[in-house]
Amino acid sequence: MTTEQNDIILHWYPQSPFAQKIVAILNYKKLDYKLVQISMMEPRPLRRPLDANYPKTPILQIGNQVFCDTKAIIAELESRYPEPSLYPPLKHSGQSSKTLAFGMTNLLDTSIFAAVPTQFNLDVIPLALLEDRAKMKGNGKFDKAKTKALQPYLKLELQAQLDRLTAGLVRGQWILDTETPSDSDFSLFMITFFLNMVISDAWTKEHYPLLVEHFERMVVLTLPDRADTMPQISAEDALQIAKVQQAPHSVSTTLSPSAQGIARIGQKVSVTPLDLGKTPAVGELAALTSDRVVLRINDDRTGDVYVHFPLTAYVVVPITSHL
Ligand SMILES: N[C@@H](CCC(=O)N[C@@H](CS)C(=O)NCC(=O)O)C(=O)O
Repeated sequence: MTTEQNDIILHWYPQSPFAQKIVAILNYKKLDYKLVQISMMEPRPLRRPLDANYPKTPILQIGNQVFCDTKAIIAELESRYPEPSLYPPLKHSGQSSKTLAFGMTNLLDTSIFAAVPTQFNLDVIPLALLEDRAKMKGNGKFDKAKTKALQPYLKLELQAQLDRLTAGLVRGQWILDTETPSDSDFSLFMITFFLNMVISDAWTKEHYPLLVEHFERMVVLTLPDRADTMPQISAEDALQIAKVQQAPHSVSTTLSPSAQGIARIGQKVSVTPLDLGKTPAVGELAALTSDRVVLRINDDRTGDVYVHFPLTAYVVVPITSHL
């Protein structure tokens, strides 16, 4: 149960694997939260006053603080609600799993994640959604015949990654050999969720029974159906909550020593992902620490909103610098 007075609000759609990862973590940490269901693609005008133009899913709002990208969401949840930890010690050495989890989660969230949607059944997904995702990936116009023709070859690549991923998995064990699941187990859970959705439960079970066994253990600890018991609120309600739960940004350091001379607090900056969907978020720089950038934005409907991004895989550039 949370001791935090401000509401925790997840802006999601249930088909989003990254949003399912956050639901699993909120449930695992036994937090209460509210849900705003957003559409599966842009435009989402009622989200703009909260996200500084960041277009991806999910975002997590806590009062007037908004966390974009699961890396920033998880860092914030872990710092506010450290138990149970997402970085339990490694069984063999007693060391924190944080460094290994950084590597494994990165692999799962990027190259393995990206290989899964190549296998969508293109005859059942709405064309507008396929075009939207092709645009986000920078693939230009969606070419159904060409995409379909490539599928069997890309499936080989997906299986090559999954074969290597599962080669060292052991029934009944967590992926980094910890007593309790680490952040990487939540990403692995997300991958299995995505495989089941994109290909089928039967395919995952036939080819990767260890993934299914891991998934079933995660379901016991994270109770995905718990999301159905959380209050659903409207996008307008979420804006109003930001307005009445005004607070300064929650980051203690404002400018890390390595950021001195590179950016100034109060100047207008863009924050752009280095991987997929390179839409810049724009706002006034409120903090730039070793792995967090915070933008202040303001709207009549919300008052000040502080939008937090991770620095890993994002670039912050002052708007005036012609870069
Ligand atoms: N690096 C991001 C990736 C998030 C992501 O790619 N989300 C997908 C949905 S699972 C997305 O935004 N798709 C486009 C959309 O929802 O408009 C994170 O960790 O949160």
